[in-house]
Amino acid sequence: MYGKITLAKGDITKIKADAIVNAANSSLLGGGGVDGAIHRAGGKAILDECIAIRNKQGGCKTGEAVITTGGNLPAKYVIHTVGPVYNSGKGQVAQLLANCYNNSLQLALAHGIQTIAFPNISTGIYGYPKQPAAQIAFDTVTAFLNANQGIAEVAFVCFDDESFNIYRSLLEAENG
Ligand code: AR6
Repeated sequence: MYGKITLAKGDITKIKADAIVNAANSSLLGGGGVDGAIHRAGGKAILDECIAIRNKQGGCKTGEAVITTGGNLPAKYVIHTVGPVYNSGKGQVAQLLANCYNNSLQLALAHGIQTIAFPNISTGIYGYPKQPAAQIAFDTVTAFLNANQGIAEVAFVCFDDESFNIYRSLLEAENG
């Protein structure tokens, strides 16, 4: 593996990484949860760039990712990705969630980002169960770091104890 995976607990808006990832929605206009927190802390510059992207390409599809400034955040960039709604009846939710991690990491690589922090995409308002979502996140990031050079650190930032403990078990199982 070229880069390392780390784990943190708390508010992702406080993380000083090259990029933090936002669990956005297709409108890119903000919302609740981590999306609301990022826009509140990052300020208007983020929303202005989201609106410009929306005007150009009509928002962001589920599983895809776009990048903006970090505005007033300690992070330089925000990568906005749209997780699947677990009970959307669409099927393919696991693949769509994996796409969020892969497309965010590809975009990071293309922008020379070396450190990136992810929230637990789709596991709040979008209702994806925490354990399978964490397994997908962990496996997708591990595969990406095995295949690609350039990203030094991927941090999983968990807001609640339950998620933190799930990720800690995954990381311990990996490191032996
Ligand atoms: N820092 C880190 N993690 C957080 C924070 C924070 N400040 N706040 C919440 N979380 P959610 P989703 C965790 O609901 O399920 C929005 O309205 C939270 O505990 O933010 O992908 C968007 O606009 C959970 O583990 O995102 C969309 O409409 C994780 O972040 C919709 O919600 C994701 O929860 C997206 O839903």
